[in-house]
Amino acid sequence: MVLRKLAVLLLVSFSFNLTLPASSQDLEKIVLTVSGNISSDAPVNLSLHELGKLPTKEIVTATPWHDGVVTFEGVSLDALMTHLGAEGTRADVVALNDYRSVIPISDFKASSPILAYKANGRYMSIRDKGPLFIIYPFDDDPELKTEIFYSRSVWQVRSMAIE
Ligand SMILES: Nc1nc2c(c(=O)[nH]1)N[C@H]1C(S)=C(S)[C@@H](COP(=O)(O)O)O[C@H]1N2
Ligand SMILES: [Mo]
Repeated sequence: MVLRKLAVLLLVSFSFNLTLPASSQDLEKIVLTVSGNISSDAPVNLSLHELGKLPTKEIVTATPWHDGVVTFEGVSLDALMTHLGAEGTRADVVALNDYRSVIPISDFKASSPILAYKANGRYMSIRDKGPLFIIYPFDDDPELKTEIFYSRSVWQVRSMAIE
């Protein structure tokens, strides 16, 4: 009897996990660490839940890495810097695969990139270059469609050091 209850419980929780939409998974997991010249002495760790509480900004654009035009949702990097009290000239961005790009912070005001956490309304899995992807509004300005800005379009962002 107890065994049967246990089996039912296991089956129910297993199928529940399988049917969980990707968009409701792991929102409390730390996805971003920001260190360096920010108002906090210690590095700041942020989850998707916490990033989602900051003002959201949308960019609708094609990119070299997606089919067709995609609606990205995320936080403006300029707003994120203000939120963290960042003072510096460069953001040293490191990805999960250790790819690294040093982005001038002046970009954040001049070109309005976002730290995107959703594409077409869905959280991005690591397989889909998520969970965080720096996206510039490529379709708004032909100058953004160049190697310089592509190299700053870091996907699978894991951390940022403000210098
Ligand atoms: N995480 C991660 N982001 C990255 C890269 C990378 O290797 N890893 N390459 C960058 C560079 S230098 C460019 S030009 C483009 C390369 O995209 P592609 O490999 O699809 O051409 O993505 C950028 N973002
Ligand atoms: Mo590149």
